[in-house]
Amino acid sequence: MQFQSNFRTYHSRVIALFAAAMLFIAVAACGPGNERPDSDVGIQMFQWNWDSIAAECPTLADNGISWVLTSPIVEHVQGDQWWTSYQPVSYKIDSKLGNREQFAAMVSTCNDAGVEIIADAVINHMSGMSDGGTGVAGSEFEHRNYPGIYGPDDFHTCGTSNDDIVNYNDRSEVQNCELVNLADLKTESETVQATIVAHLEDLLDLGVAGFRIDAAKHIPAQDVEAIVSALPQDTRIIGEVIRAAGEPIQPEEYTNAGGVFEFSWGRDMKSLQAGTTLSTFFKAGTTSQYLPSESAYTFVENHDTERGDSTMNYQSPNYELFTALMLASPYGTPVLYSGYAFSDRDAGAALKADGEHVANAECVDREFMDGAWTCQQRWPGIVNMVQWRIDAADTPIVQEWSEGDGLAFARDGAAFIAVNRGIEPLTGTWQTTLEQGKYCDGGAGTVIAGDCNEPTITVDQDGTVAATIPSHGFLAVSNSTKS
Ligand code: LAG
Ligand code: CA
Repeated sequence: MQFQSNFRTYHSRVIALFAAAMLFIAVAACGPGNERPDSDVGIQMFQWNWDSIAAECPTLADNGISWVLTSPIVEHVQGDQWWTSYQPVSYKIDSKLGNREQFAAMVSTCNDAGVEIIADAVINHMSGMSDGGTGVAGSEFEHRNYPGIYGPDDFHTCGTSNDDIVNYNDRSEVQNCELVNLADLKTESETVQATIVAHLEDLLDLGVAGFRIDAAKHIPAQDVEAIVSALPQDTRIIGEVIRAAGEPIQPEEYTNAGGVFEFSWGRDMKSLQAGTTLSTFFKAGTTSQYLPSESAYTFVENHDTERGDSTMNYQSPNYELFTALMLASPYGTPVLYSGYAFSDRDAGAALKADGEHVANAECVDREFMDGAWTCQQRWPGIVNMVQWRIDAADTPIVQEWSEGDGLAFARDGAAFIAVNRGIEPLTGTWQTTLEQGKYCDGGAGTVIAGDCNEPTITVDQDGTVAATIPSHGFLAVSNSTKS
């Protein structure tokens, strides 16, 4: 009897659980912002404030983007430049991008929409102001002294001129000296690690899904691993380890702690804009060193490289085309970028009337006057290519073709792309691996995702497509754009 009733209870529990699971799946599938299946695509929203990211999350979700990398979130030094964000003075969540309540509200709004938040974690260093000062949330500090968090004993001094990193070929200097005068934390110290972990746990408690580890090259890989191993296992980690040939510290060292940005990728894309044979795209990772795909995060620009000229930027004529190729490539996890137009490298984002907080981001046009938000997450070609990537799933690249300024390939049975990096239109006939039929063109300049009303591309019975691709344009068709 006992057994039977237990059995029955067990049975009804299983049924209840099953019903709950089905309900959960149904709600998840129909909930707001879940019209499109998840992609692996993320986006760095540089200097977007918390209110603005929250407001954009439903659109991001609709456009298939599944995670956002924020700018640094903690209290920082005062000043108009964007890079004050990279000089923490306390771990209060109160910065020019918003306060703790706004941050928490953003995380929960985005999570509800199905978009995860990855926070930029500046844990190698604190501020670099030799004279000290007062942070934007009122915390007083001196160089290498942050009352209540870190004291002078928690920082490296290293004996070079001004304690700065001079020689990047010296491992110890790169990790134990100051990067441009930024007070270098003793990340090997247990108490420093505990303080960093407590801060990251606080952010996880607010619902963030993971972290970019700023200046990871300047933190010994074993320290990053020690910090990361104290966090839940599913925390997404993206280390910033700028690859530089011949240096002793390379990105590969950091893969035990999580993913790592692959700087070679964006640089190689820049070199393919003109001149060199475009077909080298198919050999990506054979001439430059690349991380294994599962560890690599790829990007066409980030906030440093768009200022440092090592990659393309939002103004490059072929930027959208190469962003399309990044999304079309099975290599790595792609990170889109959205920031603001600038001509002065140091210029911060526009401020609110209070002169302290960054103004709300607005997506207006693609004129790119200084200060205008560039809003790549809404550019139709990019939006369409996220869906293309979802359609391509894990199909292999086939039908590789390249000639002059043209490059084309298929993802077998699922998707096809042809690009034209040149200044003249490109006319051709290409072999796809798609079914015969009419398709909408994701490169044509309107958002077609999920709603292919104007098919302009015909795939013939033999699987070929004939088309003319405009200068700096691309043609993109995939199974979900079949009409
Ligand atoms: C990074 N990754 O490793 C960030 O992606 C990069 O944007 C950060 O530099 C750097 N590491 C430190 O977190 C940025 C600016 C620098 C700026 C620094 C600190 O690119 O220009 O340095 O943030 O705010 C600025 C001045 C320096 C000065 C320093 C300290 O440019 O001349 O020495 O502040 O006051
Ligand atoms: Ca360091």
